[in-house]
Amino acid sequence: MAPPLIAVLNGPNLNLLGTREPEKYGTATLDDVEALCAEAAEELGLAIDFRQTNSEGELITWVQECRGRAEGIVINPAGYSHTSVALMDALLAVGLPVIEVHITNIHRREEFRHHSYVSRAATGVIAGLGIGGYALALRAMAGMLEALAAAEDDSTQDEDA
Ligand code: DHK
Repeated sequence: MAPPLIAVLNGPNLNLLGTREPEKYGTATLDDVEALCAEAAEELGLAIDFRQTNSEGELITWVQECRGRAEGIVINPAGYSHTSVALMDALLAVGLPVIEVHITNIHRREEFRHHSYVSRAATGVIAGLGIGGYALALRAMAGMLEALAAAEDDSTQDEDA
């Protein structure tokens, strides 16, 4: 059986990781983040589709395309976390498990970063643990998918009984 596919989606300015405010975001690049995710996914028996865009519309289209294609979404919506009702709506519409990741602890930063629309659509949120948060998100996603599969098996057995 093919490994479950998890979309790992990254929003605006994350293409600048490594040079962008390194005192906050660290010195690892987005390629490093992708390599970290690929390593974690391999270990967890997941497949990933890792992407970044600076465009809100493209991010929303990618979320919509996850329906019927991916088993879950790990997303760092970056600045759109704090502004995008449309992104939140897309995540709610696809009805997949969602883990929101922030490299920094948004709650220790400016007031306007404390609220995330995306959190309303997220199963869980990881913030402030650096790029390691992505690997933690994939680990949590693998656990959630296992629990969902076990629950489905149970309900199938109940129906058969
Ligand atoms: C990344 C961004 O680009 C910011 O706009 C968010 C998030 C925080 C992060 O910590 O990964 O406020």
